[in-house]
Amino acid sequence: MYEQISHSLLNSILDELRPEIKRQNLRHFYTRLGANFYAIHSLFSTLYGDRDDFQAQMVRLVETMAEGYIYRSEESERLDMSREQDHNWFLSQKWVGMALYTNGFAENLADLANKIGYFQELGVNMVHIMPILKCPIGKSDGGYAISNFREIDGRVGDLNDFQKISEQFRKNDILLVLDIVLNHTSDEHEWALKAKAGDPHYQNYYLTFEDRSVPDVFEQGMPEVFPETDPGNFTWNEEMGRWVMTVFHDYQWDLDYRNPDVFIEILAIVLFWANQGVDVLRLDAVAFLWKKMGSTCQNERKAHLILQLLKDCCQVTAPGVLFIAEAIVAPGELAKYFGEDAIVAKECEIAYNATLMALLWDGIATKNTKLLREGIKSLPSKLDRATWLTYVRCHDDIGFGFDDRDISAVGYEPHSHRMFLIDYFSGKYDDTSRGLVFMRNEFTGDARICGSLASLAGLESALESGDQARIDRAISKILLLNSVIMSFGGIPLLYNGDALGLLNDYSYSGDPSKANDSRWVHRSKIDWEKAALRHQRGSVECRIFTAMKRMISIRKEISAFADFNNRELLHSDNEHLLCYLRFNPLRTSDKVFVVANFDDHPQRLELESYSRYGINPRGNYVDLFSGVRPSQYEGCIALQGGQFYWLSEN
Ligand code: OTU
Repeated sequence: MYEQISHSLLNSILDELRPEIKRQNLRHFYTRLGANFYAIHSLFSTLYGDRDDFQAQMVRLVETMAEGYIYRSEESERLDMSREQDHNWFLSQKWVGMALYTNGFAENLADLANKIGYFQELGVNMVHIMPILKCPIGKSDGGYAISNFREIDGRVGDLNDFQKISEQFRKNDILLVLDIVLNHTSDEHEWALKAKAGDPHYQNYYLTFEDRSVPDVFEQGMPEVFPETDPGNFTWNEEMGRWVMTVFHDYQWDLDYRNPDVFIEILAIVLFWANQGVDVLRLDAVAFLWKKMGSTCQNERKAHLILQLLKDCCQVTAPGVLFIAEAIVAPGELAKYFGEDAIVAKECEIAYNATLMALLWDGIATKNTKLLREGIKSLPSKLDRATWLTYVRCHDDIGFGFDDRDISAVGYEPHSHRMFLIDYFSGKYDDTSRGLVFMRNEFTGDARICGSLASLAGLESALESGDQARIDRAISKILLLNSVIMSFGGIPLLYNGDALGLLNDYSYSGDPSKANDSRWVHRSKIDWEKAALRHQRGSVECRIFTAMKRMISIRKEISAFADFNNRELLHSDNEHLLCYLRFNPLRTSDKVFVVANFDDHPQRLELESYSRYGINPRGNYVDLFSGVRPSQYEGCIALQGGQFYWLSEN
């Protein structure tokens, strides 16, 4: 399409809109629609242009956006406008996030309001409420198998409670993050029920096949996400007499985005939640959105087009709302979720930095930073107006998905190195880490690891041993990992009880609906009586919490920690140290030298070797985190095992 005819096309579509929509005052909506229409139309026609009903679908698409706008509250619109003006607002270092399960953190949504004090005490101002929508009991995948996208699970509350918490958050300057599970639905979702009953309209929402011929070809290219419990990517449905694509669990039916009805339904859901006061939407499993026979069915170009279209449409209706891409994929693929071929992010503004997360754990296991540094070097640079979620733990397992080339480059053999990591974190190597092996693949030997931050870092085993030195070491490691996600660039995302040193909880094994999914070991409920120990000097909880609180408040003061591609990784001769420089792009003299010692033993930082990066070897340094001036000896600074510094010269 020529850009010139975009205007007349837009007018022809506006002519066809339903009269109720036409009557509304849509001034801001139309300005934004005009600005985005060329892109929206191009994307929509690349995806669906060969259909006879293309024009009618296009009208429905615009109606869906317009309806979303009509229901947008004045307050949300005010925020939209102010965020449009200050469009880099989320790159600031002032944001610190936390992800939690409503019923693991509080009793329910209403009770979550009582926990706002905890967020404020710690300094958290972005809260990801893990999925709370209706799911069948026992077949929920922790909330990711949704049977109604507009209804809240009765056990945590209702829409009314949600509105209240969203208002409370807003009043307290806390951003609200919610999941949109757009790759699949529960097999008990109304669409799936209708499909099962034989309705061809809804059968076209999913990928269903009468025999194994097509599924067999698909299977050749597709890996398995849950090989132990849900091998294969298709499930036979007796009622329909057809095979259904089910990449995750057999009760999670993959949606078919070749069908524009699916796209429009999901867009309406996105806008519905945007209008409930959600600031950021976490788009689950985005890598899987487009299925192409013969491929792995991940990271397909059209998956990116779907996301770009979703972003463009949301931009018209609710421009203040951000997207997080949850794409746990190879490092080279990761940055594409900010927007392929773009300069400024135009898919998701935020993406999980799963590569950094896995690399950090490699540093813990090997006690050196060889792979960590190599991996950071090959991290693709991100676009403008885009940022990472930096995290150490989340509700899922840890996969060691680094690039094989990086592993080889630092002198390890990729397969055996990964096996070492699995042994290390499952405590087979030494008895430090208390992780559980997750989803071992019989054929490849590959596996992932579950466990809470504290248990993986050695706190559980240390407490059992009663050995004070081991306890100290585990606490140092917990803080070391957090010091990196706080200073690396991006929005740090803490998980549930991590600031309290929450250990593994093995009780899930007594619940048949959870027993075969060891991710539940780190989805435990916070015991608030125990959490009160954070105020008792000397307790483990207090040591971790106080340091985290301090780290957060100091991070917020350091402008060099905002995320503007202002990080330089420094080469260090000492393989145990991770060193990088963060600088304020507007005032380059304003810089922080971050050093983290991944070894258990003391190490020296030889300042002279960093002089080529502008570090003054004879400078006087202060550690911004502790406020202490580290003692220097002949141009060297000493670090204890597991210690980090945020050094500033003054
Ligand atoms: C996501 O997970 C969610 O975070 C998981 O909790 C869900 O089980 C899953 O989607 C299905 O909804 O899709 O792009 O344990 O790391 O499946 C990555 C495997 C995902 C998860 C992976 C991830």
